[in-house]
Amino acid sequence: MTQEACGFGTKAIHAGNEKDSRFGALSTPIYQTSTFTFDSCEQGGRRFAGAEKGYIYTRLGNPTAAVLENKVAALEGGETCLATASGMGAISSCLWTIAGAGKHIIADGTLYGCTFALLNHGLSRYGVEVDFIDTSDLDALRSHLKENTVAVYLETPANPTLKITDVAAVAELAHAYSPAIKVVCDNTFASPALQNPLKLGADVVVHSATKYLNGHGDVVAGFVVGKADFIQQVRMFGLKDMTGAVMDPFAAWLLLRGLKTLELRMSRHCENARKIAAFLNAHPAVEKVNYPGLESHRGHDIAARQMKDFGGMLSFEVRGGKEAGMALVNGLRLITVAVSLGDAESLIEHPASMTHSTYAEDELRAAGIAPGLIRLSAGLENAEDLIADLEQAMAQL
Ligand code: LCS
Repeated sequence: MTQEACGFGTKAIHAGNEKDSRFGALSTPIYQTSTFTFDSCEQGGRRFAGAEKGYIYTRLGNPTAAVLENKVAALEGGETCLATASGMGAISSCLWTIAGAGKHIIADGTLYGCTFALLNHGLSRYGVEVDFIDTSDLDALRSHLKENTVAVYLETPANPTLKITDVAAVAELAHAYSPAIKVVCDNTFASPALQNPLKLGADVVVHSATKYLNGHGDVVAGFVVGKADFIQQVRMFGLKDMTGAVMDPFAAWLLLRGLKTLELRMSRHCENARKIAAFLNAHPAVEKVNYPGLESHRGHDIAARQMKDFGGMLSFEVRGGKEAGMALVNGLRLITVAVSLGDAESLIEHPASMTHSTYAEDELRAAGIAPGLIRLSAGLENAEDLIADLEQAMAQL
């Protein structure tokens, strides 16, 4: 049986692994080294010139990270993957490679706060023009494409509103305008277990591997996945020269360990989020629930088509706005108040003052992020306990 034909869970465990020819270690060895020795000056020269295969320096590549990169490429259905020091390292290495002064990026207005900051306050300082639109509105996308457009950037489901964008429709429209435009999709919220944007027509997938891919709240990491020639440019320019955001070999090893259970974990995250969303949706103190699995969600049909399941993230507003929302969060005993997501522990936060505090008030409004919105990452606990915790905090309101 070829590995291509194997299921996701099998690939997450086996794809990319290399037999340890020295000792037969089952677990991938951690090559905790900054540099690699050459037999001679000439050999070093050949490695730098690309005339001989082999490692040079960990910022350019590392054997532990390479196993992980091959595994993640297989899970996303991409040709190649580049491991990075963080999700922001992945996004910035990718965008520095694509964009330059005079180039134009169309980005969705609803993004993780630091991605929004990179585009809105960072790249724009260096002459990159950025338009923020709603990428789920294809007419808006059509009217913003122009000659110098080099990328369309989006998250689906988006952080923190869970807005869904039709990746295939966006890719078709952008590529019909110009095949050179890179459609970049942040797949952090779905993870490759639920959605493969490259198979839907996107050119590049970026990840904060800090979240579901690692899954244990103990690593900050990222990935860029796509065509081999593009990823090589990101490796040798975006990462090597521009950001230096290289993944540490130990982080790579922790990710290899975390990925083994990704499929199992995602099914529990989805089950818990589905139960919590149904509970919140029926609760009189709750005004609105954003969860793509609810039929009332605007993107439900598209999510049902492009995702295998609806994910472990949801957000909601309680009656009484921001004050009531914060009181609810403060009244929880089991669900932990923290940013980040995708961990075993359920985590809850207030986007407007935390993950999305890089947005000005009018930008929050334009992105559909209500002042009282609360974001919940459903963990791996028993759903009944999470619901009981929410229930007791609601009762205190
Ligand atoms: N993309 C998305 C969708 C994210 O949610 C995050 C981080 C990043 C990229 C950046 O990844 P990092 O550099 O942190 O690995 N999101 C966070 C959040 O919602 N809470 O804390 C971090």
